[in-house]
Amino acid sequence: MAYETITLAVDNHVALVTLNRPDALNALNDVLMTELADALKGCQENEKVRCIVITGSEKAFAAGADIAMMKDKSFVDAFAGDLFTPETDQIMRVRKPIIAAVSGYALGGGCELAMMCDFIICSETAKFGQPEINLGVVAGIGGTQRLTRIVGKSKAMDMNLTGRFMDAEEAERSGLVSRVVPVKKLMEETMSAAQKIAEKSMVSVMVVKEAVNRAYEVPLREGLLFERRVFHSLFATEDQKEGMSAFLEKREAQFRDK
Ligand code: DAK
Repeated sequence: MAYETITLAVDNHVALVTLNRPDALNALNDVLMTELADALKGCQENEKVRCIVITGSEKAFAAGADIAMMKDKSFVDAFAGDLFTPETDQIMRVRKPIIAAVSGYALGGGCELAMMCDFIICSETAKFGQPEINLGVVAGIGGTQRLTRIVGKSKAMDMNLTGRFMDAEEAERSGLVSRVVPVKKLMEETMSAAQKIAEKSMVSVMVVKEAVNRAYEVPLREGLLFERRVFHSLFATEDQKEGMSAFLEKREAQFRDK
């Protein structure tokens, strides 16, 4: 599939997906979401890809769902059309790690897309927000749910009720992002993190993703049991033998995803 609103490049086991609707600050429309879901599905199926990075431009990761596309929708259009649900379901089905590299605006659906990724690295210019309230609606793909689990009730209420933006420093303090870096270093730092992940055993990497995500879904006791069982099961892999032998032999591990 040739893409109009994103670009996709795979290099050294890392796929870089760049949102590319500069005239609309990467606002998420049907085409962009379809292309993004297709690209991520392809990355999941492509054995060469071991980690995925989603980014936008320096000015905007994504300024939200496309308001022009939504403006004239009726309730039935929104409900029966089930806007973005197949695409976001597809994003959530990706088992490989996805890092969001955010500069500038990540608003509404843009902030929600970043939160669908496994972690966020942002530049000092990043601004996160759920300003849907200013449009007479509310967040629709995680802004009241994921954001609340990540930053807590008070900040999630504040952002969703006032529509104010959170800057990079506050986002790091609140746990929304894992690192803040200078804008010129954003891609270097993110690609280097992706590269580090790509060098690990894919089996362990996918287990980490499943286990951390499970922490959001189940009670602590169940989550701890899940973690213990997947820990046990990794002793069935060659990569566990290789990782531990390499440490004791003072050499780099050569993982084979087996
Ligand atoms: N949609 C469409 N166009 C957008 C846009 C958006 N979200 N954001 C920006 N643009 C366009 C502007 O209209 C402008 O286009 P032209 O006038 O040049 O043709 C161009 O991008 C540049 O924007 P500005 O001229 O406004 O640039 P500024 O630097 O002055 O301001 C800004 C940047 C990001 C502060 C401002 O553009 C802004 O406030 N944008 C809107 C932010 C926003 O309200 N985002 C939330 C959108 S609602 C759901 C799924 C998803 C959603 C809901 C439900 N279901 C599955 C149920 C999500 C909803 C949303 O995200």
